[in-house]
Amino acid sequence: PHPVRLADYRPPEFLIERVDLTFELDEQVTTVHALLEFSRNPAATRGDGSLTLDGEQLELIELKLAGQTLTPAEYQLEAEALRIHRVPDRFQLETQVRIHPNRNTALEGLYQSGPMLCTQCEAEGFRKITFFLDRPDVLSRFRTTLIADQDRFPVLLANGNLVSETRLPAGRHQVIWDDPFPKPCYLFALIGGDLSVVEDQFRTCSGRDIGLRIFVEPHNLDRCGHAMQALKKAMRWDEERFGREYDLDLYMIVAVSHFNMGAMENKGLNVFNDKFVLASPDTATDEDFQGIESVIAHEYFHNWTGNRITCRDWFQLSLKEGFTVYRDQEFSAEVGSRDVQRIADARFLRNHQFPEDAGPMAHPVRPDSYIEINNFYTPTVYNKGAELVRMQACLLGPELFRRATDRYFERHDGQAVTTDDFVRCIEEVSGRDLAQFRRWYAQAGTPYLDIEADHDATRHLYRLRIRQWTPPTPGQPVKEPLHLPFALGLLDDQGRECPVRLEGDVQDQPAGTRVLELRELETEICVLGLRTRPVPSMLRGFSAPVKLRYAFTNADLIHLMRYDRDGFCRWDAAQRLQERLLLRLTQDPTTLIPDDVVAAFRDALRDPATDPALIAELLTFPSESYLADQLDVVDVDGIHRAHRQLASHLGTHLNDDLMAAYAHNQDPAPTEVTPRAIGRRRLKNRALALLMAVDGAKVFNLCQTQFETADNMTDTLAALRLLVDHGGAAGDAPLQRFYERWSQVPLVIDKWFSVQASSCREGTVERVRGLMAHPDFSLRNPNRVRSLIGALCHANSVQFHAADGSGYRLLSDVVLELDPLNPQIAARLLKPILSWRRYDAGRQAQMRRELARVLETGELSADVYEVASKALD
Ligand code: DPP
Ligand code: ZN
Repeated sequence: PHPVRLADYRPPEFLIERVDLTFELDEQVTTVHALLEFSRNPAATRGDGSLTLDGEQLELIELKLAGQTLTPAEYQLEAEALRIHRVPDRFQLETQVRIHPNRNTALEGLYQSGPMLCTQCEAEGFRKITFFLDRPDVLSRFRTTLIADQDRFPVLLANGNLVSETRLPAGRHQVIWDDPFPKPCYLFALIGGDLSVVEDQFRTCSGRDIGLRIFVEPHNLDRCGHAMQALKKAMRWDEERFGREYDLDLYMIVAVSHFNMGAMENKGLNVFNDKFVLASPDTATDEDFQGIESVIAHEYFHNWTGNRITCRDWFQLSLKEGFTVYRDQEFSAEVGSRDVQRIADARFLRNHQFPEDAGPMAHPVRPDSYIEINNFYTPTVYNKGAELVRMQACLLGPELFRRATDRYFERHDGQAVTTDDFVRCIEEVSGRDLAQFRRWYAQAGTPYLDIEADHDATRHLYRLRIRQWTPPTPGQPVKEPLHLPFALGLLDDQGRECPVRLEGDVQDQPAGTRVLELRELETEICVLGLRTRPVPSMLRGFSAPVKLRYAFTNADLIHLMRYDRDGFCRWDAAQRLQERLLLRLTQDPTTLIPDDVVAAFRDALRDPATDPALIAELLTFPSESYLADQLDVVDVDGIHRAHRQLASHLGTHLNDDLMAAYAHNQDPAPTEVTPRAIGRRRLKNRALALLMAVDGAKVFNLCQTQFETADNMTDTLAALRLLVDHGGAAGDAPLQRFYERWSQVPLVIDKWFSVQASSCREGTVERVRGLMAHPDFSLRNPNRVRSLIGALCHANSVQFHAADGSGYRLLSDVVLELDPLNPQIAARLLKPILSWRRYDAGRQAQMRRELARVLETGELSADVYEVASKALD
């Protein structure tokens, strides 16, 4: 497979103005008739007079140009393309192809999910539906006619507005949809099935009434309420915050059970992984509820950032994804808690994006080459991309940033553009030069800020020296300094905010945060008027996606944890304290755990003024995989032991306070999913986890009682996890009961698989192998694969990295079996062994052997080939 390069981008030689598609739908054989209006693109250079269309796995039945059937001498059919040797400047092309939805296990293009037919076209799935210019810079108006058996497929949906519904002879019917907005083909969608619908309405800011419809299989009808509320909230929020009104008269969401991604923003017809639609308190956890709210919002926000304004090419993916993640994060912050949301953003970045930046698949937010674009739907493109938007918003401030996004929407509506076009709007509106800032889009790797401070007590000066540098990444040995916002606060010894006064200030500075800008390799910040040495509160709100290193004392961190009014910095201080302790315990289990640190966590638990959700965050340790990233050679078992040791120390020494927190946060409204109720359950279950780290019958009984009596999935699952982790064989009976209770609800059975696969119990790898033979397991359902294999490999360091290599062998076995079925999911699974260089010699050899074994297979997909070969490079 050959890489595609950004530098090779050329505008399309032809455009397709109109697309008229007719589907005769059937699970086994669907015929697709396409009528395409081509015209030469005036903005492109003239080629050799031929036309090349993308097409894969299509059985060509008919090909006509300007009404004339082409003879085989006039075209050439290849495995992935159809080449027509001579075409005029304007013409109509007519094709008819046959496809087989039931054989489509890759879930790209048109496929069968249970009793339904559905599509997934992003990034390059449309070419598996019909011959086309499958690239995002070709925007067309689509009209879609769907013909199918009325009984099996009573509901037939496509993008845009409903034109007509007609009964046909022989029990068939025909439905026509028309989408007035030109769009790239990756936003095309259709659905056929026997679906029930939940309906609602939304009145837009200009007074238009929009019909909202969520389609699900009939037995799921009572679990759509939360998704519908989230949609209405998101629609209102986008009007108020970004001035974006919805444009069609209808907004449809369909939940399907086989889906590679979270959801897809097809124009007017979002297709969702049912995990991000269906919820009731007894079947979904708080995390599920929050996930639904943010994914519903994310896909809705794409209507402007993605659909009305789309990407010129797939290197610009972050144009829509980074911006849309930023928008959904801001939405979640405003409907929930800003601090807690920001902590979640930072935690995700540290756990997933920083390791990507440090590994063999490191790539810039705007990659410059790829072999398989599906491998670039990454934390870097999505989440680091969101951070780049956030930094620009921070540099401009809210008002200017809003004016910049207004300009972007106005100028580029209806176009396919680049991240550079976005930055240009920011520059123009603000009058700032962002030439240096643009490096963020092109340069991979996580920057470090190394900071030193000193205080001059006689001159009342406080000086920070900040050095920035970025380690090399594959293909980018030399890095340049970046432009970034550095939000700084200073606390005095009473925990009060000091003003950050700098030399040359003309105005008096109020006490509080000051956003400084770093551009140089080294920056010195000299703050005036400080009699005593302050404690620096740096990178407030996580103002830039960097790794900050500074020799905080324990006392500094305790001070920040107690007094900082910035939630992110409080949490970060707690993380640093825990990280420091955990890494010491990893090296030496006899390390003493200082009493003042324990006392700081006790104070946090007792603090009545702090949001329980934030307290729970303060008490949640950095993950084992995050700690692994901090070591030169990962000590898998040592880290796990340290985690348990610290938990058990806190469980013992904070016993009374944890018990009190547990009792106090027993929710009076256990099925309520407000931010407050969610935060209290979070804290209660974190307290229970710390208590369970200490052996004792009393807590074990408490946990068992919670499992037996809880009437919401959050509490049930939290208790089940602990019983399985700590109970040994005593975990088996609850697992069995859970299975029996929920065997008819697939999304809950996913949790049943995942609890077992993510358990630190000895023998987990073997149990996962056993579960792969369970009648409910299937490699054909991505949610199932993620819940069993993904949970073991991505969320269970200690068992996955078992010294005998059994976890690695299981992974490569699964990847080899899955790759021919679903390459996209197979490639994603490989992630945890890509960083094999970071482990001890024994594990390195085992991981390499499995990667090599995968690569040796003859018929690998481009997806898996790219990932495995880059890892061994
Ligand atoms: N469906 C994916 C998302 O919304 C890709 N666009 O992020
Ligand atoms: Zn998206």
